[in-house]
Amino acid sequence: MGLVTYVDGRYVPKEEAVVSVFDHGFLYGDGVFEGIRAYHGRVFRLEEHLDRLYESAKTIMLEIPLPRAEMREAILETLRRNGLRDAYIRPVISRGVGDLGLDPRKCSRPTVVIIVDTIQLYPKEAYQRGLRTITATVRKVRPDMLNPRVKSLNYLNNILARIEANQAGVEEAIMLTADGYVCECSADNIFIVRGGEVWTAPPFLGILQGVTRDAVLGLARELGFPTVERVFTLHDIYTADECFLTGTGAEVGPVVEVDGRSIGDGRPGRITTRLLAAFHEMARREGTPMYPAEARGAPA
Ligand code: PXG
Repeated sequence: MGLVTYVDGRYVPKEEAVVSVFDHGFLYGDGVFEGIRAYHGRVFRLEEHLDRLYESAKTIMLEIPLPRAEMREAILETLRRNGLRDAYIRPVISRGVGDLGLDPRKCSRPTVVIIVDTIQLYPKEAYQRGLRTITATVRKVRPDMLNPRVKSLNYLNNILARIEANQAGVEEAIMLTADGYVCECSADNIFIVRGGEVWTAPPFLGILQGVTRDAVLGLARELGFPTVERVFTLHDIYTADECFLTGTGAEVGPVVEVDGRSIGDGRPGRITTRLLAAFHEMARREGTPMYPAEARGAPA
């Protein structure tokens, strides 16, 4: 079955899902987006993703033309029309069609797109043997320039980091702040485990506050592992017992190598493996049903 995309209130086949070349999302990266996942017909942490979407839009003074309830319903309807119970969902809201100048006042109406597709995952072996990473030479944009907490259509700095990972033949790139502290990866948050404590960078450092990150922090606490949001350096990673990434795509991805140093014993860590299993369990249990009749707890 061909995939269907929501474009400004219409559901169109993938091939017809197009926006204007005058759209400021295309011309300037002026817009915001989300990456959301559905498991077994339930959308994982939909409300948290909607919070982040509307907060990102608020900061860039972009008024999303759909009230939140309509956006929620449009996301669920796009999923239903595609008949996908396990899916990746990508709402994109741009400033809309304007002229060639950057003035957003020329854009009369934001463009709203919701794409639903199957998800591209790291291969299963990557989870068994662990992921390899490098530190990118390109630094994160400073939060007082363009706060990375805004999930905007400006991903070029992350893409440059990903190109460095590709060139090095590894899966992900770690990005540092302008001051050299560990921030996050090109599309994932980063955690380390030291002495049984689970550490990750605090939001003020200029990370994207990942929905998976927050879910994993909650799981770690439930499992009795102390969690610490703190500033740390590459030295803390190189000498950590374990390291892992979190993201909607990666879930909890064990990292076994950073800049040629093997982490811990060079295999996915014990706490990382427990958190990944707990995450899968939670994703199965929780979530907004794509068919509202499927009450919580009913078989999917
Ligand atoms: N940091 C950045 C910079 C991200 O883009 C995350 C962390 C993790 O956040 P969540 O909420 O997903 O736990 C992201 C995730 C992809 C993809 O293809 C992922 C993201 C953006 C674009 C593509 O996996 N964002």
